[in-house]
This record gives sequence, C-alpha cells and structure tokens, in this order.
Amino acid sequence: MEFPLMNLTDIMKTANTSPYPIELPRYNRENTQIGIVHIGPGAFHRAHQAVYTENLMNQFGGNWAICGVSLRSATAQDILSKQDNLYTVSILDKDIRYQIVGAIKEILIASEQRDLVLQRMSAETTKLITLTITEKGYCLAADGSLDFNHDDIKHDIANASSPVSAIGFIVESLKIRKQDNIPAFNVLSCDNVSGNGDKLRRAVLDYAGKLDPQLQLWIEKHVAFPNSMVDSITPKTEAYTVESVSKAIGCQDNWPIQREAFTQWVISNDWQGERPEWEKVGVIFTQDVEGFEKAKLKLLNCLHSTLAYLGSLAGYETVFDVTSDVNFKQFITKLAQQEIIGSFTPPTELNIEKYSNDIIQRFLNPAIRHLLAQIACDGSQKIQIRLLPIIRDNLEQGRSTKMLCFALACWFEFICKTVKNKEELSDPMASTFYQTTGLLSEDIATVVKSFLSIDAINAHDLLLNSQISEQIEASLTLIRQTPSTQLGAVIAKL
Ligand code: CS2
Repeated sequence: MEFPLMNLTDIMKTANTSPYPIELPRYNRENTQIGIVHIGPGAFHRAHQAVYTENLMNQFGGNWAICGVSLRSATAQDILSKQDNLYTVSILDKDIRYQIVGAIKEILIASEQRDLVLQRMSAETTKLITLTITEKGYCLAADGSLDFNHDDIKHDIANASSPVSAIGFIVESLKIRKQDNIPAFNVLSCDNVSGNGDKLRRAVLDYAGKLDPQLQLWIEKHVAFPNSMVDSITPKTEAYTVESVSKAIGCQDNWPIQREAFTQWVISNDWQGERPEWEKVGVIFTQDVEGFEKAKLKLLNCLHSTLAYLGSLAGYETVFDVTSDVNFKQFITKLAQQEIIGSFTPPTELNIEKYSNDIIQRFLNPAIRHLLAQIACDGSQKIQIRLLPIIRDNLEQGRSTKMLCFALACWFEFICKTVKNKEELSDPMASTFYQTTGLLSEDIATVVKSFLSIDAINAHDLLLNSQISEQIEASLTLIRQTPSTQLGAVIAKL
C-alpha cells in the first residue's frame, strides 16, 4: 500500500486514525531555533538524546532544535531531508507506541558542507555540541590522550580551518567564537566511553595546545565537558521496521528508529552558561556519573559483548534468542553476580542486584530483535572499555576472573574464525587482525600470545599475568574442543 512520504500535515491526519498511540510534535517547529549541533546523528542519537529534547520542547518549549552533522556519510541527509527530517521512534515493549520526532531540523554532511557546519557551530544561538561518534571517533591513544598519529588528527593539525574530525570541528568553531567574542558552547559526549567528557576535554585541549596555546587556555576556562551515561537498547533499523512503522502511522517513513521502552540519561552537573533543562523530562543530573557509568558499562555492555561472541559461536542470531537459552542466561547471571558486581562501587541510590536482574530482563524483551552481529562490531575498542578493566580490578582485588577470561576467549575465537573464513570484520583493527599470522595458529598459546601482544589492544599486562593467560588458554581450548551446539552445556559447568 502506498503512503504519503512523511510530512507534518499528513501525519497530523493519519495519526488520528491509527490504531496505535502516536505522539506528535506539540511545539511550533518552524519558529524553533537551532540550539544544539549534534555530531553523529545515528540511530542511537535519534532514539535517545533527540527524544529527550523533543519531550522537553513538547512540554516546555525552548530553542533546542538540533542540527545533525554526519562527518562523512550522506545517508541520513539523503533519506531524512526528503521527509522534512521527521522520523518515527517505535517504542517496543508489551504495548507498541510511536513518537514522531521533529527535534532534528536539518542534517549536514561535514565533508561536503564544511563551511555551513562551522557556521552552525559558531552561531551565537548554538549553545551546545553533543556527540555520538562511537569509541573510535575520539582518536585516542592507549593512555587516553589524543593520538596525534591518527590520520584524521594529522590531517586537521595540517589543515585546521578545514577539519575532518569531530575534535577538529570543535576547536575550529571555538576559535571562531573566541575571535568574534561569542560565548563558548558546552560539549556533551553521549558515547559508551568511561569518563567520556573528561576524555574528550583532554583530547580537545591536547589538539588546541598543538595549534594555539592561547586558544587552549580560553577553552580550558570557558568550555564545559560534562560526563554522561546513556542507555537505551536501540537495534538497527531493518526493512521490516520501515514497513511495519509506515503501515502503523499511515505515512512512509524511510528511516524509523526502534528501541526498548527503557531509557536513561545521567549527566554530571558541571556546565557553563545555558543548557537544556532535561531534568524536567527525566534526565538525572548528578555529581556521581562515574558510578552509573561503571554500572552500565560493566553490566549491560559487558554482558552484551559476552553474549555477542559466545552467542555467535553457538549459532544464535539475537540477544533475545541466546538469553532465552537457560544455560546462557545462567552464565551471564553468574558472571554478573560473581565476577562483575563487587568489582566496582555503584552509586548509593542504585540497587545493583535489581539493576543487574533488570538488565537481563531487558535482554528478554521479545519485541526487540537485537542482532548479536551489531553488538559484535568494533570489539577491539569495546573490549578495552567493557571487559579488560573488570579483569584488572578483579586481579587487584583477588577476585575470580575465570568467566571473564572465558568471555575474552570467545572474542578471540570470533575474530580467529572470521579471519580464517576470510569474512568481513567490522572493526577499526580489522587489517591488523588479518596481518597477525599468529591468529591462524593451531597452537592455543600462540593465538593467545598473538592477541595480547597487539599494541593497540593494550593488554600487555595481562600477557605477563600467568593466571590470566592460562585461564584464556584453557577457555579457548574448551571452546575449540566443543561443538557449537554443546557450548551451552559446557558453560553451565563453568
Ligand atoms: C551495545 C550498545 O552495540 C553495542 O555495543 O552493547 O549499543 C547497547 O545496546 C547500548 O549501550 C544500550 O544503551
């Protein structure tokens, strides 16, 4: 059935006749000014930050419309600009409900519209830069400082007025604001990176210091980089999502977003100047973001990555499928209870047992089709944030590391299999893995040593730890000896 391409006039009509609850923008979109420039307007941003901002403007107004900036990809602009940058968020839980989001007013492509992007970022009406550029987008070196050998950073240092990296755009637009006596903006990282604001601040200051120490001082004094924890499970949009959402809302939406009903955003309190009053729509502002961040990264994201590799090796496709298998559910429950909880200090207001069990219940939401392959991407970055720190903390505290090492061995085997089968690997270190011949060895100790010796994985300390290398070797041996259909029975005994 043909539906009109999504536009505000038609959706206002069709929403009234839809059998589903559909929430519509309630502010005057035309007259609402852009107050936020968001770098990386992908699915997660559109399911999370943009929805909080939409709810804020729906209930309290304000000039917080968003200009989305894709650093390179034209896809978002191509698709959304044809539907007035409107899109649907389908909130999948027991009852499905839909929200039409109008907060994103335009999407620009930085590599093609550089001057316009800098114009938006240096406009006085722009109060805030937010980012979802994934772990690899921060161009950080092993020690968390800016990687000046990163191609994008090398390019931007040499061509500062025509940047390609998020850090380059932030500093160039701050330079323009300083020159034109326009107050600085705040910068809010919304990525799954521990101490995301602190890390971004250091990278921006490192970069600015290389170009102009005076500018570095000005940024240090006038720009806030709050830390934040972001959470809402948002699977990739699939063809069936486009079809089912368009049918439900009676308009053709070529890039709707699907997510679970659960959503959480915790932001630190240190800001400069004006900011959106997101606390009015459920955002938590606190001094202790770190506690929330640790709980989320070490429980939800660590268990996600564990399931992504273990579940894929066992032949499962989605988080729901593998968690519905009692052996795998029991394994992640034990991993959480025995090796993760207790390795860090949760925020006082968080009941960590309940939080952990609720996460596993979220994995069992039948309405969410979350592909393990999606979570398995960028493992070389995610493992360093989600798994290795817990192993180190447990070593220090004399706590068990057995199941954590099994999870790590599952990632090793996932990579080895992909390399052996010459399949595509979505990871910034794919070429390194393909060039590391030790990964193809039949000798388990060689494989483990090869992985832990790769500089960019930053696990040399674990290579030198006999308990860890022995546990990983024992796990990898077990995985390779076990038919994929028997993996459940094996982990049940761990
Ligand atoms: C997932 C996250 O793809 C992944 O790595 O673990 O995107 C996860 O779904 C979100 O962090 C949930 O808030």
